Amino acid sequence: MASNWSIFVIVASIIAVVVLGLILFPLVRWRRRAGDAEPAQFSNNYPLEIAWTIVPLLIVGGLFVATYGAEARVDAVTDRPAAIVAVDAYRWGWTFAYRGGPTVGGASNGPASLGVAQPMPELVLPVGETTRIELSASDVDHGFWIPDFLFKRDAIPGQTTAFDLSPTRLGTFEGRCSAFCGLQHANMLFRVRVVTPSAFVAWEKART
Ligand SMILES: [Cu+2]
Repeated sequence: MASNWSIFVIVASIIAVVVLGLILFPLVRWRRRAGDAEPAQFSNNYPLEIAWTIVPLLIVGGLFVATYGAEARVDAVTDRPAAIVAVDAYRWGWTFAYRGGPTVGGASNGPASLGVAQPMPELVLPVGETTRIELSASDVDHGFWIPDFLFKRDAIPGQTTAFDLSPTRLGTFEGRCSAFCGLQHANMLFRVRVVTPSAFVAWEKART
């Protein structure tokens, strides 16, 4: 199936050509020439008016259905994650609480931590497996962002957002806050370490 991006570009291009054509053609074809009198005037063409109301509604409805389907696919979470991590964003840091396992990061909290160097909180994920993230924020809006994963999700106070991460490459990646949240926003960093499943199990055991 064509991607949503292609569908939107094709539909938008067709509409652009039709609209520009309807503007440019009359400009040239019926431009005013010397000696022209006022041409005949028309109004209230109901079939035409109904058509230009219904057709855009159908187009928007179709794009809505396509978008809804894509969002359902993107937001789908597995029933059987390899691990579940509650991620909390706060000014200005992160905690990673592994369900039935360790909590990482977030030693200090609030304005008192301003300017104080903290150890970088670390999110450890098993490669080739799916980890459920339950994201929350405990003060203001933040954003969970891993640029290398092309993944970003808002962290909103009073709301838990669940999504899956399934890293495909071993390595260490940078995590950031993507929503400006105060003076130390730029330092609200975390590290993502993707390890083999056996190393992940050993890491979890060592932490508990
Ligand atoms: Cu933030």
